Amino acid sequence: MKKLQTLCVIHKHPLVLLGMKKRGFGVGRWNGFGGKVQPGETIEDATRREVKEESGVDVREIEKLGIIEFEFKGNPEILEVHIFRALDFYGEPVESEEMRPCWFAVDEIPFAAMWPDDIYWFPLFFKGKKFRGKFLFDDAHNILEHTIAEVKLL
Ligand code: 6OG
Repeated sequence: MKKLQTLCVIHKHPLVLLGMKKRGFGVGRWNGFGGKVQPGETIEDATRREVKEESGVDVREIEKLGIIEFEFKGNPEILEVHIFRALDFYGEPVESEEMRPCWFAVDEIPFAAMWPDDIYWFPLFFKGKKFRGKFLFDDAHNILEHTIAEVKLL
């Protein structure tokens, strides 16, 4: 079974806006903003809605740069995460119940406190390259297998 999720990183060079996840899946890690796509909603609308809910800012133009499938060993569910870049935003980031936003320099991304896959695709993301990948994790969130490749079209 596949579950669609969104993930949006706001990149205002030389800074990126990340959020510290305060509860639920991925708690204690910095990540972009995103979540589940609701029935009847486009992936792009879900991306904008989740950014607004979690960080307080509005993003209008967003560009899809990646699609990654995440699987956890022994769990039949596959998370298909659509990754977007926003180069601009409106409003001021505010802390929500789910996320605490913070700006990071692109050369000071806190990879040690992020999902372990991020270090594989952020370099492509920063170059504006499109990519596809798959990661298999164990229960302790270690990567068991992975593929990541630049693609022309998503
Ligand atoms: P909620 O389930 O809280 O949204 N997400 C991941 N992000 C990265 N970098 N690595 C992963 O590896 C991820 N799995 C999920 C998608 C979860 C948010 O976390 C992202 C969503 O933005 C396993 O609604």
